Amino acid sequence: MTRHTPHFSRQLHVGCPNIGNREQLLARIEDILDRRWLTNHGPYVQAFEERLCSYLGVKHCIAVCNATVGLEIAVRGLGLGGEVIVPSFTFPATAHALAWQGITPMFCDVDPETHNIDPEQVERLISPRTTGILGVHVWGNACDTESLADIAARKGLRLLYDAAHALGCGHGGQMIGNFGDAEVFSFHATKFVNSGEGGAIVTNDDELADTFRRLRSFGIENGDVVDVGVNGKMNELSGAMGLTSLESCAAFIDRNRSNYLAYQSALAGVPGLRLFTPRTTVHNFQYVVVEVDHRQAGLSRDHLVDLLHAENVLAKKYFSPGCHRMEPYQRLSGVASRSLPHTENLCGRLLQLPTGSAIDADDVRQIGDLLRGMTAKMRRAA
Ligand code: T4K
Repeated sequence: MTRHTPHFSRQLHVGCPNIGNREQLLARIEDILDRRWLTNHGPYVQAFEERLCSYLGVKHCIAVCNATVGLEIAVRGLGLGGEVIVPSFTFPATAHALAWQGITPMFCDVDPETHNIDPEQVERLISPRTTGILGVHVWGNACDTESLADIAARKGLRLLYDAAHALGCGHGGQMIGNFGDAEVFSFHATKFVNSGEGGAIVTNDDELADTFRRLRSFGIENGDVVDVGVNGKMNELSGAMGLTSLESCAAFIDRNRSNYLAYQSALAGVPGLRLFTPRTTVHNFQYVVVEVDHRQAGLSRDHLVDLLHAENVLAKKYFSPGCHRMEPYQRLSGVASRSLPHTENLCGRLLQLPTGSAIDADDVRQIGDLLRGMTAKMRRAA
């Protein structure tokens, strides 16, 4: 049997990290080592926080060790309990941040066009135990913040956003980071601006900011332990990396945008493949999301992903399955029987293709040719 030679000789990853100005980063790391100040609110973390505040136009930024811990701190700091309404169509970290605090995630369906939590479904899930809504700006597209704010105000609920995908994205003339009571960003390696591991909670509320800062640092305020806190601090190496990465943010977005436009042309007219469209021009374009219609394409999403992997195009299947189908949650009372048809549908049809600074327009053209060829072959065979 002859061995298959992948089309690409290198692996093309979704989430391959952007590096930014390597010399600047190395100089900063040298500086950190020279000064021997490695963590606990050092100057690079502070500079990163200030830079994020001015970029987002938000009052407070609390850098944390990752977005999952950031969500946990925000959930606790907002005083959430009982039940919180959250989409099932998200990375498990969103639901875990609630469950880890003893809160029941009430999984809500999404809008099939925006892939974001559906405010009408949110209203239906409100019970006397509901304390808040945790929305996710999936792929960087803003949730329906107006409707969610209206529901939260009418029902006296807290409103938190998981903005892990949404740095650099705008909505209604404001940057994401300014909505709800607080928002949480991720700077994980796979995010287009990254600090290796890292995250940030942002808010325009002074009191909440004090609470989040305290909870991030063992519950200590002015030297006294006044609360049960956690160690959620970002270290200086991550601070320097985040700061350096943020300085290249515009260049990263330019590359993502040009790759996205190249995908638009490369996939034009391929039956059964639909490229998800960012809803505003102020967007980071960091996820290239394709919806596969099995019937028209001639093959399923899973089959297509297997074929792409064989060519070293390491497409991902975010998010599959939905959280409500994951082991820790499907056993919760009422979850197994809850109908989330749009979530189920998206979980079975979406794939993500590589983008970022490791990918260029020629790679995209070749990926487009591969997809065109794969789908045409399967349709001919059908
Ligand atoms: N909320 C939402 C909506 C999220 O999407 C996430 C994280 C969070 C909250 C939590 O944020 P953090 O606590 O992580 O700050 C990856 C990331 O690990 C995860 O951060 C991210 N979302 C999620 C969407 O993607 P996996 O399980 O797919 O990771 P993995 O190891 O398969 O890597 C993904 C791809 O990236 C692979 O193709 C390999 C490539 N990669 C990865 C790393 C770490 C690289 O090329 N280089 C690298 O250094 O979750």
